[in-house]
Parts: sequence; structure tokens; C-alpha cells
Amino acid sequence: MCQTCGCSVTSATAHPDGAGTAIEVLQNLLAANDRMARHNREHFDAHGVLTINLMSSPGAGKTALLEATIVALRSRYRIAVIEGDLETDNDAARIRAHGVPAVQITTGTACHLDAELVHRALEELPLAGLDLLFIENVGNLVCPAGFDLGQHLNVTLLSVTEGDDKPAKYPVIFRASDLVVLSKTDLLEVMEDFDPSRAAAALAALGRDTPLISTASRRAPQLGAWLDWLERRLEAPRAISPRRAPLIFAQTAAGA
Ligand SMILES: Nc1nc2c(ncn2[C@@H]2O[C@H](COP(=O)(O)OP(=O)(O)O)[C@@H](O)[C@H]2O)c(=O)[nH]1
Ligand SMILES: [Mg+2]
Ligand SMILES: [Zn+2]
Ligand SMILES: [Zn+2]
Repeated sequence: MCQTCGCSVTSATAHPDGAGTAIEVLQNLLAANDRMARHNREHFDAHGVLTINLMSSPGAGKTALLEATIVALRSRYRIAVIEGDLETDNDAARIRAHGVPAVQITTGTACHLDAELVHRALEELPLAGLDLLFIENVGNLVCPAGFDLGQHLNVTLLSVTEGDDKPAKYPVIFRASDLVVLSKTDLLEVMEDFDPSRAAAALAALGRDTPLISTASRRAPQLGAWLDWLERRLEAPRAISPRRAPLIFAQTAAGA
């Protein structure tokens, strides 16, 4: 929990008469974050970098999925990673071991990344030479959903060891997702009470038609549907630098 994300504002503390200031402070913070997120998106678009915010509870397999993805795609796409954790640079070290640039953000007590932290990390990344940037958010199914980082897409992992009711219990983050990845499916055979169709029904009940795909990142990786989804996004037209696509850039600039 941190002091800036609203974690500390509950129905017990947010009395209409008493908590006005706490909520106003939070609204101002989110407005400032949104401005910085728009600025980050301008950086990404100026260089044609597709940016994906990866979220999940701790240990759902975000870093493992990134490692396997890098191995599969690094010969065709230029990839970098921003890692968010409370402490340690373990995850950035795991990514760098695959020969890909990684910047670690340590948030201390904050339970999510924000746009300002990501902007600082961008100073250490060669955006001009990238196709794909992953931002691995702090492991948390609540607060990361509240902070736009300037990403183009949100992907949330749900591992089969977490229970198939998580989309129902944490609707905000799953509703904000462009894709949900059912991870660690190699463990399904021992997770007797996890039913993928119940997870799919809980996700569908949120009313967003969010696609759900399965992956396994360890032992024999199963990444086909994930890589297909990613490559479709990578090949889709998006705002990219004038050098590479003057027309698309001109339309974006005119519409801005
Ligand atoms: N069996 C299995 N284990 C996995 C898989 N993905 C991750 N893990 C393990 O789950 C643990 C947490 O993974 P990690 O990638 O660090 O999760 P993160 O906290 O979301 O980044 C590690 O011990 C991984 O080896 C998977 O697909 N199958
Ligand atoms: Mg990780
Ligand atoms: Zn929080
Ligand atoms: Zn800037």
C-alpha cells in the first residue's frame, strides 16, 4: 500500500463529510498522472514503439512470459523492458541475461508504477531503436489499473494457481485489460479445482469481450496464441515516426 493510489480510501474512511480532501488530493494526482501518461505516449508514438503494460498478482509469471517471448521474437523485433518492483533488480537482471535492454524501477513502498516513474526510465532506453516495449508493473491486482502509464495496451495475467474467480473478485483490472493471459497452464493437471471455462465465464461477465488465451512459459513453452496476438498488434498500423510512415504520422498530428 502507498499514500497516493487510493488504497487507503475505503468505504469506512471515505465519509461524504470527512474524506473530501483525501479524494480531492487523489483526483489531482490522477489528473497529473494522466498528463504525464499522454506525454509518455507521445514519446512512444514518435518512435513507433508499441508499448504494453503487463499486470498480474505477484508470481503469476509476468517475467517468465517476457523471457520466453524475448527468446521467441528477439531475432525479428527490437524489444526492451521496464521492470517495476518494490525492491531488487532481479527481474531486470533476468531480462538482460537474454541480451535485451531492461530498466529496473524500484518503487519502495508504492504498490504500482506511475507515468512519472516510467518517464524517468525512458531516459535510459534507446526508444528510437525499438519496436516493442514491455512495462512489467508491480505485482498487484488492484492499484496498477488506476494509473495510465502511456501504454497502448494492457495485458493481465491470471495464473491457474490463483483461482478461476479472480476476474469476478478484481473486476477493475480485468475490465481495463485488452487481453487476459491464462498462465502456467502446464500446471492445470494438478490444479484440480481450476476450471478454465469458469475463468472465461467470469471474464465474459464483465461485459468487455476481452479475449482470453492460454500460455505456459516454463519447461515446454506454449506461446502460440500469445505470439499471434502480439504480432498482429505489432503489424497493425500505429503512429510511427515520419521517417517510417509519413502518412500515418501526418494523420495523427492533424487529428491531435
Ligand atoms: N510451471 C510453471 N511455472 C511458471 C510459469 N511461469 C512462471 N512460473 C514460475 O512461477 C514463479 C513466478 O514467476 P515470475 O515470472 O517471477 O512471476 P512474476 O512475479 O509475475 O514476474 C517462478 O518460480 C516461475 O518459474 C509457467 O508457465 N509454468
Ligand atoms: Mg516479475
Ligand atoms: Zn495501492
Ligand atoms: Zn519527455
